[in-house]
Amino acid sequence: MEINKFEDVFEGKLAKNEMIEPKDWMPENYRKHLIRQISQHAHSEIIGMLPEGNWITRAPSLRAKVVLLAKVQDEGGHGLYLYTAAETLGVTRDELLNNLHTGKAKYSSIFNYPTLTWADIGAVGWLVDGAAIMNQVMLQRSSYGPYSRAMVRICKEESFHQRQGYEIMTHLAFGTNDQKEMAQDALNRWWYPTMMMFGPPDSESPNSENAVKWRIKRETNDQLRQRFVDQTVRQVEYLGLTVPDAHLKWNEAKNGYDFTEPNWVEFKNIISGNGPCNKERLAARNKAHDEGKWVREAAQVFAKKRSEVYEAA
Ligand code: BYC
Repeated sequence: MEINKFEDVFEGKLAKNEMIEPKDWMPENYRKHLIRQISQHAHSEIIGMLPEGNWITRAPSLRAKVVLLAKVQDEGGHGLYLYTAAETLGVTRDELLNNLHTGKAKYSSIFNYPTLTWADIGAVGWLVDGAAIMNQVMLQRSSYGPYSRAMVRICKEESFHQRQGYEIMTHLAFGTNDQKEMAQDALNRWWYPTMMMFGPPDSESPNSENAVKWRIKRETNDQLRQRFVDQTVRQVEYLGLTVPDAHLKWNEAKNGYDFTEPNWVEFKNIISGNGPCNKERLAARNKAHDEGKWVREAAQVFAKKRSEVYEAA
């Protein structure tokens, strides 16, 4: 088949809303775009374990500890599904991890902020996982089969994570005055960083055009950010807390809130490696990787031995 025939088949599948699978022909730029996005997403999951893992030993009850432990473990699993999906595009996990460990690859800006109090764990689950779900629900229908299928399971687990966070916030917001203050303080610090998770404004998002054309993204950064604000304001009101935005106002004409944009200079600074915790996160990740070397080697030896036993049987 000539190259434009392959392209016709690819375009035809997209037009019919069919999935592109690993063995299908795909344009090189589509493949590269997916490797970039899926691997950055995977990196975000495993780096995202760090700010929450930091609180496992300090959770205020055994129940809270067990729930947080399960959540952090889930994030590791999400990373695994996503690295596996990226590997179907012809890259190795070693290459991808090396890009993360050397600071070449990005991961979500949100994980470069510190978790200072237990209320931050509530805010991360509620707001950060809430924003993640908002983004990932559309990715369940992404055009690349392995990515889309990984997202289905991830979304189910994320909704448990979001409830875990909202439950913590509910306890604090309806607790003593000090607890309510802690909840408000966490909301104040996490509100704008969470809005940055959706990426820069559409007018400054170089990857959106192709992503939407190829149906990798079904909605734009600004559309998702708007939906997040509209949905979350009601949850803030239920908690009796205040959104830290003096300009937040319902706009009848657009059927959504007008709100203050996050500080995009701060965002650029963070994704360039200069946020409050970038260096700490990369150092912790590199340390974990180095110290886990013997575990990876032992697992490989075990897998080899097991396959020899199967082959001999
Ligand atoms: N942080 O052209 P744009 C989780 C980069 S994990 C850092 O709009 P795109 C969780 C962007 O990569 C949640 N970088 O890009 C885990 C690009 O740079 P490059 C993670 C960002 O790809 C554990 C440049 O800015 N979710 O929820 O069209 C515990 C221009 O941006 C960010 C995903 O990864 C950012 N926030 O749109 C708890 C979802 N935003 O690559 C929770 C999958 C932008 O050209 N990813 N950049 O050097 C996506 O949906 C899209 O990649 C994004 C960005 C919406 C993030």
